[in-house]
Amino acid sequence: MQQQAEAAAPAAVRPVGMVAIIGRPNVGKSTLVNALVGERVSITSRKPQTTRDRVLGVRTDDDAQYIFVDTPGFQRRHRTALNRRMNATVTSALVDVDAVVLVIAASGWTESDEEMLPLLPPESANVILAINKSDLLAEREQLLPLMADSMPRYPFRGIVPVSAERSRQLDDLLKEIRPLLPDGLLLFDAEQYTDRSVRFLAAESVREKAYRLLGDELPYGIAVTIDRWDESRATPQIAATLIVERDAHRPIVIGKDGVKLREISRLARGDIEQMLGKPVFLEVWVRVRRGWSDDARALKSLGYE
Ligand SMILES: Nc1nc2c(ncn2[C@@H]2O[C@H](COP(=O)(O)OP(=O)(O)OP(=O)(O)O)[C@@H](O)[C@H]2O)c(=O)[nH]1
Ligand SMILES: [Mg+2]
Repeated sequence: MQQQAEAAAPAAVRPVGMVAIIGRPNVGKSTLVNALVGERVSITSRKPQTTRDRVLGVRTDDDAQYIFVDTPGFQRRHRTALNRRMNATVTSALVDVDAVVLVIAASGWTESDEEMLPLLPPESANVILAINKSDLLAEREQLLPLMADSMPRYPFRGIVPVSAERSRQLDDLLKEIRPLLPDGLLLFDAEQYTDRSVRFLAAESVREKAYRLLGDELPYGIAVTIDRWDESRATPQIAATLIVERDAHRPIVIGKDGVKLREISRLARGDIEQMLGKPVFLEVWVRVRRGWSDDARALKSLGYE
């Protein structure tokens, strides 16, 4: 009986599985996950170390469901408790996944990219190399020596140049991944695209705007908490706090006459309104919590378990 039911709905069983996206900071992992999912599930910026948490992005096609695991950029500098936790997030994301996509940039292998290799399973047929930012190359021919240089470094199952920013050659990447996923029932509803709550995405949106607007003056240790989330009114009321590590960082985030903070808040509000599909009231405060990024208790209270 059960077989008959399955035969009547062939799409119910299809390749379904987890795909870890790993790489050094700033290679475009989160941009790639967002492009593959078609929604902004993970924040991005031109600053390294933007992603701090494991975030799932789900893409459901008629012929497969891909659950991408976006991870923080792995790196060995800055040994704070936060960094150690971010690196641990990367290594744990490699456990129990069906496929791994190692992302490098088309500008070529760097020492930080090489540091990724020991994290990969020594012998595995499920690691794909994605060469991102291929749009930055003047000539596509420049990819050939890079691909040749990549081959002896690890037994990659496939090497695929992509441009996450321009959504180019993503199908080629999906085609490499699909055969690695086991047949199964959907793990997420077809319309669900992340495991994260709107509240988490809202906090991340505030952090993203700070990263983007503060550019090079950005103090590294910024965290965001949501202190109020009241959807009982027609216009949801949300209060968030931007936490900085030092007194000197406060005026940087606030800006002259509060201009920066207002802009951060305005842009984040736009994202949240899009998520909720209605206007919201968002206020963003700034608070100093000294040395939080190297303080295990503070990390825990900020949700970085
Ligand atoms: N030109 C170009 N830029 C890209 C591409 N993909 C990502 N970027 C840019 O690279 C920067 C870093 O992108 P992210 O997606 O935040 O990188 P990440 O690897 O997630 O970074 P961390 O979370 O810090 O590890 C951003 O400024 C992106 O816009 C691409 O295909 N082409
Ligand atoms: Mg990222």
